Amino acid sequence: MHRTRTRFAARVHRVASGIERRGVIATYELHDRLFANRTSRRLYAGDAPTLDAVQRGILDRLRRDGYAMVPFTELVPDQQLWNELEADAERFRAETEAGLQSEHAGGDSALRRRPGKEFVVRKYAYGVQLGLDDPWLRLGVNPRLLDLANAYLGLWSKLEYVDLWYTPPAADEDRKSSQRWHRDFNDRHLLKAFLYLVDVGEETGPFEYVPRSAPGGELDALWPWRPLGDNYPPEDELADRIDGKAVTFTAPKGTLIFCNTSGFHRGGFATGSPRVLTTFTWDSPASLKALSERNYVFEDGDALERSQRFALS
Ligand SMILES: O=C(O)CCC(=O)C(=O)O
Repeated sequence: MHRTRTRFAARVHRVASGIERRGVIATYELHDRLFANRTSRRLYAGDAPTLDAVQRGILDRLRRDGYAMVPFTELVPDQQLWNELEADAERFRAETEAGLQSEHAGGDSALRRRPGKEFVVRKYAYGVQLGLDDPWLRLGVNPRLLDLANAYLGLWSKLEYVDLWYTPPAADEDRKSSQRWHRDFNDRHLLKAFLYLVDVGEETGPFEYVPRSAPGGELDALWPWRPLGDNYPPEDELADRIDGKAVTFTAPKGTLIFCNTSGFHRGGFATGSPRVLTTFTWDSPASLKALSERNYVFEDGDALERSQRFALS
């Protein structure tokens, strides 16, 4: 009896999951083609930002290769802002290291981690309330970055995710989750930024990317991006197929990497020294309708441009 009920329950679960999957995919495609994204494309077209030469250079490289790297202060030439960010990053690093020491000594800590990706310690993780007093949230809607994200995506984007990550070295372990080659599930209209807050060498777990593997690129047919698709192909098969074409981003502190991570990427496999970075995700409204979830709740604030308010709402 128990066995029969269990099998029946498993079948119901399978059918229900199949229906749910199809519902999620249909919702995403409808919002991409017809509803939410059409509105945000129209909003963008009606008020397209003017980009300067630095932003245009980044945009060209993003469109060609799916990534672009630039010193932060070249894109945002504001030394006072950089000093403020650096000081906050330093506080996060010191608090994280104190927490890790306490854990190693068998004590408690308030460190935030996410199930399935425990090797990263996060400043915010999920469910945090953020306002414009937060320098990282402000940076995520700073027009130097947001206008670029919107121009690349061709729509008014949503700032889906903002966080600081501390990745301690994990010698003698195998690569796990995002340390392995994958495409991000969030959206086909996707832009991430990684701002290195320490020097990143081979042993700091550099970010790696396969150029032109995002949708529309010449390698997009390689285990192609699909909503709710299977995003993690076997590592060695992928390595064979890309045949040494991946780029490894070893770079000094203060380097900003933009990347369309619906293309293949991996990183954070630190073996010698901890990696500290800030990461932002901008994607389309369709993503938030069906595939992804914001990691923060925005406490409303005044003095925002329309596209900034849109990104946070
Ligand atoms: O930690 C890294 O370098 C990779 C991160 C990643 O895979 C992602 O943000 O999607």
